[in-house]
Amino acid sequence: MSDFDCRYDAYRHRAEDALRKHLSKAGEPWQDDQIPSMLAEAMRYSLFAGGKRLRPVMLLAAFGMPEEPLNDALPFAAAIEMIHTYSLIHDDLPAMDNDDMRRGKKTSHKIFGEGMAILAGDALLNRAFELMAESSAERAQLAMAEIARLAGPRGMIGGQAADLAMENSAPDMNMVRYIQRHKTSDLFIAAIKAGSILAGKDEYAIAAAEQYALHYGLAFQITDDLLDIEGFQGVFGKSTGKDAKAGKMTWPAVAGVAQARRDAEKETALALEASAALGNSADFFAALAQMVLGRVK
Ligand code: GRG
Repeated sequence: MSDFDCRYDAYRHRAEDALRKHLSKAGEPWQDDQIPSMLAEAMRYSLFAGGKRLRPVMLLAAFGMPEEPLNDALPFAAAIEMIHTYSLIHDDLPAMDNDDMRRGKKTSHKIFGEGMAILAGDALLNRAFELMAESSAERAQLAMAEIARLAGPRGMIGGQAADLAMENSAPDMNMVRYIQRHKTSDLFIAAIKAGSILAGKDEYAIAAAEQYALHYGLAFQITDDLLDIEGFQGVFGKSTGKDAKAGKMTWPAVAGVAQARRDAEKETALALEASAALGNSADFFAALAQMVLGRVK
């Protein structure tokens, strides 16, 4: 295993332990008997469906080395994955992207019905903020405020609303940039900024982290759109070819496939450039950025 793989795995395990701890079965801190069992099952189904845990890994890597205690950052790592998972559950609903498959498994509403899927998403979002609000870490409130802003109407939800509103509209590169920045980059920015804030990093390091996540997110989403055109459903873990059918204003739809590939490379190069200022995590974030172009899922 490479140094990068070892470090990624260490963060991923820490994040998954935190998720289990904060969304655990009866007898542990968050008891199932306090919530309807179907709701608990639906929350856990999506949370443990095999995601890559990119956002909590980024948050932890921005905070410290895997062998450090990381205690102050762990509830935030769990919270950001809960927010991400809620967004995927809602994004898959018939009223939005209407997807049957996610992370290689049936989507929440296909298993639990639409009502319970909406509630599982809502519950994960609320649980995330409950967890962060309970933190006694220094600067916890600042980190939580950044996450709230970047996941909210001026951030991820704003991007998703524009994505929905712009279906079948005339191609517009500025609009695609707006949609992708907010829909996708903002939650990466939230993760890396929250980790940096909790670690007490200075404003220059926080600004570099933000630049990194912005360009990483754009490269990630352009690649995601290319996978929707060229990927294989069995590997990608969700249906392909849906963006064109829905008239989505994606990067390749507006710029063309060849230009979109070049733009993904350009955004990756910009993320790599920003990673140089990320201290002892520079190599880790550089390797993470280099993996985007090779994404198959
Ligand atoms: C508030 C009703 C309501 C809905 C919110 C904001 C939102 C819906 C959805 C977010 C938009 C979205 C799905 C953006 C796409 C980002 C993206 C490519 C996600 C996939 O991330 P990965 O590959 O997934 O990290 P895994 O499964 O590995 O965690």
